[in-house]
Amino acid sequence: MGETNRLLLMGNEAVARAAVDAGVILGSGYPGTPATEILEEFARLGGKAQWAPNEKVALEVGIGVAYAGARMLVAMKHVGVNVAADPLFTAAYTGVTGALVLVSADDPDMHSSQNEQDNRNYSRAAGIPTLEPADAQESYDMFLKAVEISERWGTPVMLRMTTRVCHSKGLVQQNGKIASPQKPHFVHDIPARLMVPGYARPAHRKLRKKLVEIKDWNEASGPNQVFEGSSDLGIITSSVSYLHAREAAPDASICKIGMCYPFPDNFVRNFAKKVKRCVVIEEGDPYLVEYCRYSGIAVEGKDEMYRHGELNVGRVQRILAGDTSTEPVYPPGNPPKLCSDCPHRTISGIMADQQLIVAGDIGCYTLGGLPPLEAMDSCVCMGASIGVGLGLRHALPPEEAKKVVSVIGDSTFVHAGITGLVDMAYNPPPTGHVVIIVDNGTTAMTGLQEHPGTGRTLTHKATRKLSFENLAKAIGLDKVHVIDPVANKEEFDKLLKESLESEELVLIIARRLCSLGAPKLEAYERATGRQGSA
Ligand SMILES: Cc1ncc(C[n+]2csc(CCOP(=O)(O)OP(=O)(O)O)c2C)c(N)n1
Repeated sequence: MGETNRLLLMGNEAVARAAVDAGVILGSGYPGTPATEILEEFARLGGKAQWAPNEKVALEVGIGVAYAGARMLVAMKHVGVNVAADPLFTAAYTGVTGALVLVSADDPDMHSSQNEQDNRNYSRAAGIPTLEPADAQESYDMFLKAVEISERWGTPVMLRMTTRVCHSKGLVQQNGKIASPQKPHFVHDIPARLMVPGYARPAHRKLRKKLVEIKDWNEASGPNQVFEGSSDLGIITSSVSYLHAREAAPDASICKIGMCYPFPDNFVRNFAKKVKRCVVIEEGDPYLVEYCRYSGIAVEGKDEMYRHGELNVGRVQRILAGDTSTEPVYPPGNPPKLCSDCPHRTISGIMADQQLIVAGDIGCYTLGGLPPLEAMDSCVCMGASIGVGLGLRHALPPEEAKKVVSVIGDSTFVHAGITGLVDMAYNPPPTGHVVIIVDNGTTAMTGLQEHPGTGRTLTHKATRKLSFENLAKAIGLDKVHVIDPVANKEEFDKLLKESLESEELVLIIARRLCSLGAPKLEAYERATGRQGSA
């Protein structure tokens, strides 16, 4: 870590470097584009990083680390924060002793996501201070700033990134100027951390007081900047929109918000007073614009059409010109498709032939829902296949209900499918139900990450392996089949038909390694020195 050390890094890599420089003792999270590289890079740099079964567990581990007085990085994609929202809201009340930085990687335009939620709304809803870096350098700097804020005020802090910031490269100077971490030690403070109503009521009051103090700090010394330009046009902006705005209106005065919550309204008001026309340029929801208006600052916002998708220089120019004409449509890229020898392809083909009603889930296998196979009827969020399938079974007339099958990937099953299976055993629909775990031995969609079912850690070292078949038996299911759907295609076809006809609760584990990842996965497994194949 030298003063003159400048590296060309992606935003995600810059966060990982900052975490190392800050002495973060653990990084946890669950894979999800555009966040995945953060923990992988942190591990590559020598940090201790681990994949949690899901984002909720990752954040809970983070809370524990920060209760112990240490520094923690938790990284996830934007929808992961939905999964982690329960501990997040209450961790804001309990506060932390060390540092807890939650990186939320949002995905405007849904390059690889099922929605484009704007997680700045979580900052406000949960009361979590939030920083918004615009590029790789700021990703580095603001991670360190987040650690400082977290420790100074004893609060979790969110670093809200977006796909462009996560994946764009820029030169990063590693300043690394941050106080050394404390030595982990547990100090009992039951009223602060035991959130029963009697302690939670004062904890909420304490949080609101803390947020007022943080707001005052943000007004006076937060990472917000004014770039003086023409007084005819002022732009209030944040994140990567700042870069687009500079290019779209090089003469404008710019107020760049680095810490969007608690909102520094006085800082913004002082800026707005000095310009004739003031426009808010932001991607996603009208977050800054609403804060401005709520604070009595007269600003123009963007038309609703610009709430969708990412901004770019051209779109910012259009917003500034008040142009709401139809936007040019760019030719679509090649849609993603299943690899030619992907085992999911065989399974989707069989389900299409059997004309099933398929409650699906998220992973490579979701692509089986696109033409020509069209063998998936729904995909809501991770783990939803089982609950949605059960709901369909409960409501549909028996002959139709018997056609319903739930399909879920192995990583997704561990993440959020286990409780669905528990519900199936606990509240069985009248016609039974069939769940297929399409177990390709990896988290393929996000780039072949490990999970508890692979029995290997984030760095591919041997660890305990979760057995889906034993788990299903413990849940109370006795019809559990394990089958290779490619080597035994006809048997799989027959098993599926018979299971649906049987009106029983059946779990089929369709196990066959991801064809694209097989050489790597087999090598990882061989390196563990364990018997048997991956
Ligand atoms: C809450 C949440 N976290 C993470 C993701 C990103 N993500 C999409 S699918 C998936 C897992 C895919 O793995 P698996 O279920 O094993 O299916 P495969 O792609 O291997 O077929 C992940 C991590 C997400 N969409 N939602």
